[in-house]
Amino acid sequence: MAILSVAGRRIMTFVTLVLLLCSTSVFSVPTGSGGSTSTKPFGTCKKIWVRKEWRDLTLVDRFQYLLAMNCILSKPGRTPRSIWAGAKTRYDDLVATHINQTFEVHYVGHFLPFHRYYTWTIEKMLRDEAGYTGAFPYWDWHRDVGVGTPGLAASAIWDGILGFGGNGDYLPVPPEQAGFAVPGRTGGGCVKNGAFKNMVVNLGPGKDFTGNGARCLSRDFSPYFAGRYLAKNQTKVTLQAKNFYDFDVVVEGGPSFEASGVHGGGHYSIGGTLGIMGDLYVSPGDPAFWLHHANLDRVWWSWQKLNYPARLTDFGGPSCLMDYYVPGKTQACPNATLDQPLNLGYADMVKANVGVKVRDVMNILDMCYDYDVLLNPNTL
Ligand SMILES: *[C@@H]1O[C@H](CO)[C@@H](O)[C@H](O)[C@H]1NC(C)=O
Ligand SMILES: *[C@@H]1O[C@H](CO)[C@@H](O)[C@H](O)[C@H]1NC(C)=O
Ligand SMILES: *[C@@H]1O[C@H](CO)[C@@H](O)[C@H](O)[C@H]1NC(C)=O
Ligand SMILES: [Cu+2]
Repeated sequence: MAILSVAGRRIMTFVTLVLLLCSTSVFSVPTGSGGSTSTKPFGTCKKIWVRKEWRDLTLVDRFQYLLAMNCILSKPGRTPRSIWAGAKTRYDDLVATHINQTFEVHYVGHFLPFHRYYTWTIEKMLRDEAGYTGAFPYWDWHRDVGVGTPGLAASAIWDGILGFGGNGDYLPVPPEQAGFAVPGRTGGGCVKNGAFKNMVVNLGPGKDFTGNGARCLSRDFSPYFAGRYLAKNQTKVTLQAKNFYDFDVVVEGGPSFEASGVHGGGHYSIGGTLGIMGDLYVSPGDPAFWLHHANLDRVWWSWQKLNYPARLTDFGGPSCLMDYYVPGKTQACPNATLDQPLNLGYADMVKANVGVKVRDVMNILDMCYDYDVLLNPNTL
């Protein structure tokens, strides 16, 4: 115990040092993409960054990733307080833009493109503004969910020292949320260990931008929900979709818990009813969001690679919330196209004045990243 606490103090000193460097913007040297002569928003690639599973990162990279995340969680943001008083940090710039567009980027055709661009943006921010040089991590659900795995709650992702911290204490669902109890939920309280133990979620709950709802990072694990939607069988069904429209529908599922796909599967397994990841608006407030969304993006890229390059242009789905095509029903909006604009407001990391469209994010190699291992439905 004594040894641990000495080590703990050393880590604390290092954290303090990095945060100091972080706040003085030593790291604000752009790297990677962004060639000035290119008209493409992601420029020309100086290298391709290969994303890896969290547990395949070196211990040093894991440590540096958690430090870099803490860096953007503490450095001042760019959103004017006069616009959204609660958006205080660089990390809040990301969370705020997600809250602002909640009903424009979920249950629409451009859901996956938006979240691909969004996840690319935090990767770029961690590199250019917080000095991270390792691989960007994803969470391979199949290592923790299904027969022969440790199970969701025992995953090493949640390590209390070199990880994201675990579940919160069990709290009953208040009567007004009784209808939203995620089946099998086991927590709801604050995260008690790990790299984000003392984190404050400034924005939310829901679409509250004032900062008056500032609270701890909470989690509400549901191992049952993970078993239903994050095991290999669900991913297999997802990857068997014949076109993008069907793929998007099976990934997103419907808005009820019973109709979830792998997307909601990750959100509600970690966030349940009372955890940050379970809040549709403010879910990026939990740093575990990016691990889940990077894996979701890996599922999409795996699907695109199953019929490549044809699926680099296979895109469709509604442009407004839940406005899916149903035979005999008139859609309220036109379908989304490859020209659908994607916008990240004050969190944006591409060159100024270059609008990003869905077509720009269809090929991750244009965005200067790739994955080490892809999925195939025939081997799941
Ligand atoms: C996958 O298996 C789980 C656990 O047995 C089950 O609850 C779920 O319905 C299955 N999903 C599919 C798509 O077969
Ligand atoms: C939207 O796409 C669907 C599926 O491709 C198609 O059947 C439908 O006619 C399209 N709707 C509009 C408004 O173009
Ligand atoms: C919030 O979203 C609206 C609608 O998409 C957009 O017009 C506005 O610019 C966004 N605000 C900020 C500060 O990004
Ligand atoms: Cu989202």
